[in-house]
Amino acid sequence: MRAARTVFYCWIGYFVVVASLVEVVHANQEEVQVETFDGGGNMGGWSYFGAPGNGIEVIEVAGGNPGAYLHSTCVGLNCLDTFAPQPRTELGNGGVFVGNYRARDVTSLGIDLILHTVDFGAGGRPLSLILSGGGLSTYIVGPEDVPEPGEGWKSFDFPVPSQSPTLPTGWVVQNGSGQGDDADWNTIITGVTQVTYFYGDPEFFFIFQQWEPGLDKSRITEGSQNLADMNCDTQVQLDDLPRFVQALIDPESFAGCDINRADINCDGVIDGRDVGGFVVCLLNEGCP
Ligand SMILES: [Ca+2]
Ligand SMILES: [Ca+2]
Ligand SMILES: [Ca+2]
Repeated sequence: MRAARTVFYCWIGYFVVVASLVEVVHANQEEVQVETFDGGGNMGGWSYFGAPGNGIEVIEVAGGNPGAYLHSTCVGLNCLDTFAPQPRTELGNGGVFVGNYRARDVTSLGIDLILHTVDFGAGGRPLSLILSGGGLSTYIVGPEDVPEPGEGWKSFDFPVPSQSPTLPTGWVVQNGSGQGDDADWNTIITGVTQVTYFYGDPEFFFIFQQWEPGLDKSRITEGSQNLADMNCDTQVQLDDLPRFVQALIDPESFAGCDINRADINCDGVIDGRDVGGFVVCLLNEGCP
């Protein structure tokens, strides 16, 4: 232990000298990526049909929350005809909305919704979130109902506890492997292939109706609780130091799990300005 401590403080001394500055760590920053639909973009391939470009859905330049938004139109008989609208990412084209949520430290997903018209009503339908991956899926029923016609835009945000090693409270495995809920949760959360919002509880039965909904500001938030954990064992300890050093001085040969965890001050660059923050994280056994 003494030898380890000596090595530790030698490294620290070295970096304090090299960096010659110790910046205040602001590790609690979050990064939010949002598809606003402004400019006609559709990152993630969002659609009520599973694939955009079907002719029924259009990106309107105005009327969103704010600006542009994705509108599933109702011209003639060409409405969305379903028991429950399911805006979702396009399989194979999910962009920033899919991937290894645990490694990226995803903390939440959100979306804004509006309902222009529906045949019989949309009352009593909570919005649910479904995550799929590895042929499995898990969902959580949210606390807020989907918007009804005339209600305007409604915002929804779902916490996603990507660091949880067990199926979190409130989540249900819908299509399981038979290996157990916790195993299925881990499979899905480390390899999300599709994000789906569901108008209602996915286990309920609903009749078919014609819908004219819209969505805007689909978003995914990544936290920073994995910062400094360079070997991805969920702890910030002395054994993270060698990989941090490698990320700093020899990024080409970085052998850890995620080099971005060395960007302690979250400015997009791994350099001497991250050293002070890393030291704080190490002494604190986690970034404050
Ligand atoms: Ca918008
Ligand atoms: Ca670690
Ligand atoms: Ca940095």
